[in-house]
Amino acid sequence: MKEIPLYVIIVLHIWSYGVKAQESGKGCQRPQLDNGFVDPEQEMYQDGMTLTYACDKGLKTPMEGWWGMIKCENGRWSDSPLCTASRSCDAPPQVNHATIVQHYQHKFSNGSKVVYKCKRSFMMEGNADIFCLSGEWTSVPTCSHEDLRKCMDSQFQCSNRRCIPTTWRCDKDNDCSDNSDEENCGNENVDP
Ligand SMILES: [Ca+2]
Repeated sequence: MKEIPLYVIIVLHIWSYGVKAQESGKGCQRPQLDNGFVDPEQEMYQDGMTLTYACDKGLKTPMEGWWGMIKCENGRWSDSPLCTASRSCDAPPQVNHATIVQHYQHKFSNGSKVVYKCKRSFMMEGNADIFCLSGEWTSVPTCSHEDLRKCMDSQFQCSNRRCIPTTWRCDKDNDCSDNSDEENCGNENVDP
């Protein structure tokens, strides 16, 4: 088989470039979009036209909104429409009697961390730090009022709200750190 001469290849390139240049100005074809729909829906769009597209439930555009816009410019779309599962998170959940230490944001990227802090005289249960992992926040802590905080049945509640094992009460050790576990112990625990 004979090799194609170089000049033929060059001519072909120039010709195909010419065809492409000719095509521009004719508008854009309807772009391929999986898992979403375009508006207005038509086969061809004129140069300068803006196309709006939206994604199916649970999916988002690269702009993270539920709709995106692309423009037909010289026969080409400004961007490819795309609908993908979002990996970023919305604002973290509100926790009663807690504040978030960071500044408020609408969007948090994958792996972001926020820290909760309970308001004064509220105590935290759970982790203060939560993370955005593939579009979901890890579980949030709760903040309960100190006065409502109860020790377990097998525990003694100190005056400072700490919980200690009941067996540590009246053992002549200050386990509560405010000595309330050693108060009102009766005569047998009072040193002579
Ligand atoms: Ca004690």
